[in-house]
Formats: sequence, structure tokens, C-alpha cells
Amino acid sequence: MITARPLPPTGARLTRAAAWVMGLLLAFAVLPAVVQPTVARADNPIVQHVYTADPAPLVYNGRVYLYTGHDEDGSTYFTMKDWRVWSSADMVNWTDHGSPLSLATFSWASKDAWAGQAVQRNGRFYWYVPVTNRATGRMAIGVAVADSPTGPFRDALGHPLVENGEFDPTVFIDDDGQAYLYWGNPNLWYVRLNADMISYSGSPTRIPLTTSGFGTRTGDANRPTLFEEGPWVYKRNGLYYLVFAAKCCSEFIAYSTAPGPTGPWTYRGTIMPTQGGSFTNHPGLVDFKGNSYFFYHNGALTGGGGYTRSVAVEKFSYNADGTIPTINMTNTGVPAADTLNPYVRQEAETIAWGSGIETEPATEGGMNVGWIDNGDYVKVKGVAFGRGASSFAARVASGSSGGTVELRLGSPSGTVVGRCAVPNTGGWQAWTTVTCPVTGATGTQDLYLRFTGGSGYLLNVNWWQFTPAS
Ligand code: FUB
Repeated sequence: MITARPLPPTGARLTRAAAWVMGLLLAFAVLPAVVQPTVARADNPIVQHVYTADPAPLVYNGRVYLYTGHDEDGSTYFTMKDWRVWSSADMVNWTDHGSPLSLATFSWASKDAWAGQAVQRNGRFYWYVPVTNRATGRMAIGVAVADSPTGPFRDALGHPLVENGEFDPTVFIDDDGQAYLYWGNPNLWYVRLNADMISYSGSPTRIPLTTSGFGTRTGDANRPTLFEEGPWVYKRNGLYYLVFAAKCCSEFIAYSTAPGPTGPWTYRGTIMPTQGGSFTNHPGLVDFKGNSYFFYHNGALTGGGGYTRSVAVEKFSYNADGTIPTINMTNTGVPAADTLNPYVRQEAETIAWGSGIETEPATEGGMNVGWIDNGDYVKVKGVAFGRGASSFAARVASGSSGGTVELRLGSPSGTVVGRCAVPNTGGWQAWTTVTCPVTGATGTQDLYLRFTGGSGYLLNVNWWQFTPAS
């Protein structure tokens, strides 16, 4: 049976070649100093099927959870309606957890799902986000809560946590348990959060924006310091860091340090220079599996720009004195922090690079990969086959005449180690499991699930798993 298929979202679908062409254009038009890598090495930006912005990473239970905004396709302003969650155990393969938080979560919000941050406390997850309060027309900070890092999130209060017309919240919990909420543009504010994380004590306090604390901006009498927006506060080896988007526009990323969570702050300089085809940038820093990572956004995808941004990540090392080196944007991404086990169930939406695909919520739970045309593929990096695999199973559905899942190693045209035929299953969410034999998959490899078939959409994939050779 052939069933109708809804149209996919437009915009962020791209091929690796298209991404490379875009990178080349950016290299000449916007970034003359940045050498764009070859197609085969590109793994930044880390999500290719939707535009993402304002990264906020959180390390929890052996994974990095990445909370982002979502720029709408074809956007000509910060037209943002929901937030997205992604996670990874290796920093290169990212699982799409969909959108567990949107403007609709906050009955009092009208628009502007802008830059937020989620933190964990006592096994609960608190996501602080700026939105416009419908009643006042001003930007306010809301807080959503969930029992899992991937949600579902619900409005913790039913009204703003705090509102003064400014935005971009970041939350830091000090070693003594005191939590602080910082936010602001054009000012910079903090308030002490109570242990419940959804109320505060005292009044919002303005952090003095001095040039010694936040650098000197020239040409704007109203804003004498470099602080623009997007604060990110954390502590390392007893030193407090406040990383922020500096100067406008275009922004760069700078930072200040202090002996305590409320200052006094000392300006320390640039982390990431103005680069990347987006006039905003936004920092998020974490340590994970022994390395330090810097998340940011740029306009590197096809159709990308200041309102159609994408999150990327770079690995870095702190200098011995705790200062942060200059970090440049790359298309190469970071080395894998771990390998991926193909002998346990892997979600199809765990992706290092997707070409032509989209994702959607699956009726069986989680997300599935869909809108697959002939020649589309999903790359999964660092798959540890070890001594070898004997078979492959995939949970699939098709409302058309189906297609084939080719298992290739090293590249989309690399050695084929298996081919699984997918029939029509009676619908795009009518799931069945197909299996096929595998030969020649040994060692640690980049695996490509390449999809082939006729015209139109072929099939959906929910998850896959290999069986080891005995
Ligand atoms: O994404 C909307 C706004 O752009 C954010 O709140 C700012 O930090 C800037 O990235």
C-alpha cells in the first residue's frame, strides 16, 4: 500500500558537497583568514537537518546534553518558537531528542524562544529561558522543570521567574550549594536562587560594567564595555569565569574572571574572534571525558546566516595559569571522545553527519530518521566492530515501495558490508524489523547508512543494531 507522505521541513537539508560549497563561499566572502577543510573532514556544525543556535551543554551521567535554540527555516529575524535537546557520549555522534520545550510550554509567553541554559540539581533538570511576556511585552526569564535531561519539561511557575526586559539567562551552582542566575543585555544582572531553583532571595543586582571588568568598546557611548549578551558562568580550580558575547555587531566571544561568583571581574580578552557568517555568537563550555570543549554558533550550513545559525564545537586546553587560548571555528569538529558500540541498540537519529535526511517523533518513542530519498545517508563515527559483525537489524517503516539500507565503511561510496531490503510496511510509522548478513565489518570504522531506491521518499529508520560474529 502506498500512503501519502507529508512534505518535509524546508531549508536546512543539505548535502556534504553543498555544505562545502557554502564553506568555500564563506571563506572568500566572510572569512578570508579561515581555511575551510575538505568535504571528507567536515563534522561541524554538529547538527545538519535543522538550524540550531545558542548552545548550552550539560554533562550528566556520562553524556553531554546540549540544549539549543532553533532558528526557523528562511528566518529573517530571531524567529524562534522552540528549543531542542541533543546528546552524545562521544562528542561526535549526536542523538536528536526533539523539542521538549517550546513557547507553548509557557502560557504567558508570546514569542522569542531565545538563549537559555539547563542545569541539574538533585536529579531534576531546570531549564531557564528568555521569552517575551505577552502581558507586558517585555523579555522575561521563565523556568521549566523535568525529571529527565530530555524532558518532558513543564513550566515550573506559571509566570516569569524574573522580569526586567533583559534576557540570556545562565545559572551557576557554587560548591557551597548557592545557585546564581545571571542574565542581561544591555546590562548584566545576577540574583541568588533558592535551593528549590525556582525562586530567589534578595533583589536582582546589577553587575558593574566597568572597562577593567569587561573591556573597552569604542564608538558606542551608551555601551562603554564589550559585554553584549550571552553570559556563561562557571568555576574552575577556584577561579570564576564569565564568558560572553562581546561587542555588536558582529560579535566575538570574550571572558572575564573573578575570585568570587559576584566579582570583582577582570577582563581577560578574546576567546573566539569574529568569524563564521553569523553576526551573533554564543558560548557554552564544559569538560567531558578528560577534555575541555567550547560550543558556539555560526552560519555555516546551506542557507545559513545571522538568523539561520548552527551550533558547532571545538576542543581546547586551558593554559597552565587558567587562561583560555584563542579558539577558531573549524569545519573539522572534534576527535571522538569514545567509540560507539554497534552491538547494542543505537537510535537512527544518533548522527555524526546526515545528508538529506530529517527527523520526527516516532510512534514507538524517541525520534526516527525520515524523509529519506535515494542517495541520502547518515554517518556514524567511530563504530567499534572489533573482531567483526555477522548481521544487521534495523527497525524500519515505509509508506511507499521501500528501498535498501546499504552499510558502507569509511565514506558514502565506501566498501559495502551489508545490504538490507526494506519493503512497504503499510505506513511511515508501521514499524517492522529487517535483518541482513554482514561481512567485512571489523575494527573501528566510520559507518555510513546509505539509502537507495526509486524516486520519492523511501523509508524511515527508528533504530539499528549489529550482531557480533561468534
Ligand atoms: O538567539 C537569539 C539571541 O541571539 C540570543 O538570545 C542571543 O544570545 C543571540 O545569540
